[in-house]
Amino acid sequence: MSSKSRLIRAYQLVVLGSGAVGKSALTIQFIQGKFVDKWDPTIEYAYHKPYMIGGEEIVMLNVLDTAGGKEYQSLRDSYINRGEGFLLVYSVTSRTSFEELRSFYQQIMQVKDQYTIPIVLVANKCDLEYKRQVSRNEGRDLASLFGCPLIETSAKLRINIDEAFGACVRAIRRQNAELKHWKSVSTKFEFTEQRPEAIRKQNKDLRRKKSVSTKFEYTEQDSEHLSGCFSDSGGSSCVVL
Ligand SMILES: Nc1nc2c(ncn2[C@@H]2O[C@H](COP(=O)(O)OP(=O)(O)OP(=O)(O)O)[C@@H](O)[C@H]2O)c(=O)[nH]1
Ligand SMILES: [Mg+2]
Repeated sequence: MSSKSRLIRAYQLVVLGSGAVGKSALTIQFIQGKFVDKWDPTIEYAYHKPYMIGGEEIVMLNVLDTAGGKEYQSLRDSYINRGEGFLLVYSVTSRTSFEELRSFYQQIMQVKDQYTIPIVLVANKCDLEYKRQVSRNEGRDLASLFGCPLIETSAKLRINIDEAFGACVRAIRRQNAELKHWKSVSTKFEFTEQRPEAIRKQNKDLRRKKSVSTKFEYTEQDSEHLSGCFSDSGGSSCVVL
């Protein structure tokens, strides 16, 4: 690390969901502030964006845009392993994409095997109301099944884009705070004979946390990039939480 750089917290966000639901459009709208009209199936693409929390803490968001097509199903474990928080995206115009999210969720639960997993359910393409196949209530029911927030978005009209990614960061931070709390009290349970399942999983969460990279080398160049970004509502540079 050079003398002009320092390590800042990096959050690993992964965008998952079936093909053509708008994962890339959402990610590009969030990172670059523009809408991509063309469907160009992704394999995977990593984006980075500086992010300001609470008006003072600068963090880096690493966003992994993934392939939704069934032919890339074998890559899913790898995507999930690299994430701390997940945006599960369906299109309100596609019931199939909505129904397929259950298997994405189950796979996250299997691969992570954690007590809590930061997830946001994203109902995209809400601008296409006349083509809607999934009602808001159905979305809410699925979100309560997953125990996570539901956010309806439009990548096209830039509706709720920062909110969706911001909710994911908040969910990760909430989980981290819980784990920190757990760590501070965990010794009280250290010597009990039979550990409840919840405690076993919390310990596993703590170990797994260490396996995901959460540091980013922040240089003076990044600092210049940040200047003036705080009044930017176009999403082209940094977002203030
Ligand atoms: N009307 C409308 N179209 C959208 C929206 N989001 C994405 N699209 C369109 O839907 C198509 C698919 O979007 P992508 O972002 O490429 O879909 P994806 O989920 O990344 O697809 P894969 O990479 O194949 O998994 C493109 O033509 C987008 O322009 C939206 O909010 N509203
Ligand atoms: Mg894509």
